[in-house]
Amino acid sequence: MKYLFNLLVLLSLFYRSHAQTATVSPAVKTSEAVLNDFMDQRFGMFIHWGPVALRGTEIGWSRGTNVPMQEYDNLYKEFNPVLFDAETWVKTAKDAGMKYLTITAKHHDGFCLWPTKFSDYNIMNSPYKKDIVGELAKACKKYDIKFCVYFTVLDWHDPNYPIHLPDGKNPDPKADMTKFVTTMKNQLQEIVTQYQPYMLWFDGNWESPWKNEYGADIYTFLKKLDPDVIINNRIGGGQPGSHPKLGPEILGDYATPEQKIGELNMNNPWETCMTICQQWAWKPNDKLKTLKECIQTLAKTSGGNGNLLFNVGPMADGRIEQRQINRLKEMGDWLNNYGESVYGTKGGPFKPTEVFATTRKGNKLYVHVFERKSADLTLPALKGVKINKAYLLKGGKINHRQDAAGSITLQLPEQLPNTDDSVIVLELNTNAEKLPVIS
Ligand code: FHN
Repeated sequence: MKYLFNLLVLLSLFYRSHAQTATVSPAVKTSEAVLNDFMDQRFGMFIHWGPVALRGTEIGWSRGTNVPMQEYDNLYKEFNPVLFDAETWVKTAKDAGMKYLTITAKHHDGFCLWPTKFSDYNIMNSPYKKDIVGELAKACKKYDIKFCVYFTVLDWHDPNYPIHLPDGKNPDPKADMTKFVTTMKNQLQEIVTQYQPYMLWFDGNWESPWKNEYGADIYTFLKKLDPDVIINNRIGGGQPGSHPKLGPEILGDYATPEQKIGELNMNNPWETCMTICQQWAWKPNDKLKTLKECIQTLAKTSGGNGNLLFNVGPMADGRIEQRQINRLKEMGDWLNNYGESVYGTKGGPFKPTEVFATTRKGNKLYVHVFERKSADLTLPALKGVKINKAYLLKGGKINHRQDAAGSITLQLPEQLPNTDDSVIVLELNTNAEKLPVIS
């Protein structure tokens, strides 16, 4: 019996020591208030940019594939984005109705857009010689846009990181992960102390050298620098591709489904990241999403209780393509009319469909109508809930009826005021935010 007891004690000690290294103390985790503020923003700009814009190929992934490694790693010597103007980028985000901006300060190719002391492979050693990250941080502050930073975990350029090519094979025995993590911490300390980012967007956590323990260490380290900095769910050891999950086994404050709209979730915060074109970095003649796709993606994301981080890839001269600026301005025009049905709302209670999505705030239920399939739009039943008023957000009464089971039918006008997303307001006799999700 004594032997069994000792074994159990040893096992629990082992488990506790192991578990502590792979998780973070709840005391340091980002507060609910800060995360609620983040989710109220609903819409941000993602920017993938670096010397690779000179080739119009994908950032990081084209190194040693479409672009020979040697050539790729020397592009910075030609990189001189003389038309870069941080305030122009930030005003483009603001005019789009975006509330935060996330820049790839360092992507998988290891090039740093700020004057880091811990790598010579940075913007100050290009012909441009200006602190891109610092300029954007300053412009965001001036225009009341929350400044955020993308920081890659893997770094195919750093000799201390074991993998040097996108194929993820043949780890380099000369690499030194201890030195690599030290450099990462030093650079993150530079970023947090010099630029005070609202959120850190980690990425590239799926390769074998990166362990959950490193992620837990970095998360805790960052929280000592800024207890309120928000950290996404790509800092722990992870899987490639979409990252829709959160949970005790996955480090981070919110989930990050990629290139797809996340599932309706009222419990765990999430943010879809998506390209306005097809490539993350700038690509000549890339396919641009239609305004309908853009607006309905935002509405369905909000309807799912998530945020949308929408990506542009600026050109090598420092400008964002005019057609991308125009598309974003069209989204901003829509938000100028319908923003109250997006910002500061909760998603649900109905799962978004191809025809409608719903958001809610106080006693108002916003019905985003994407197309008029027929004269009547039927919503699932809201038991014990009465609609006091129904009208188009931009004006105009909406006739409606409810059956005994609470099922709602809205009579749509012949012409919807907006062909991409017309919003109908239902004023309820109860707090719409308290309604359970109707799956
Ligand atoms: O490999 C990156 C990719 O280049 C891009 O940065 C996206 C953005 O979320 N994340 C990774 C792919 O999942």
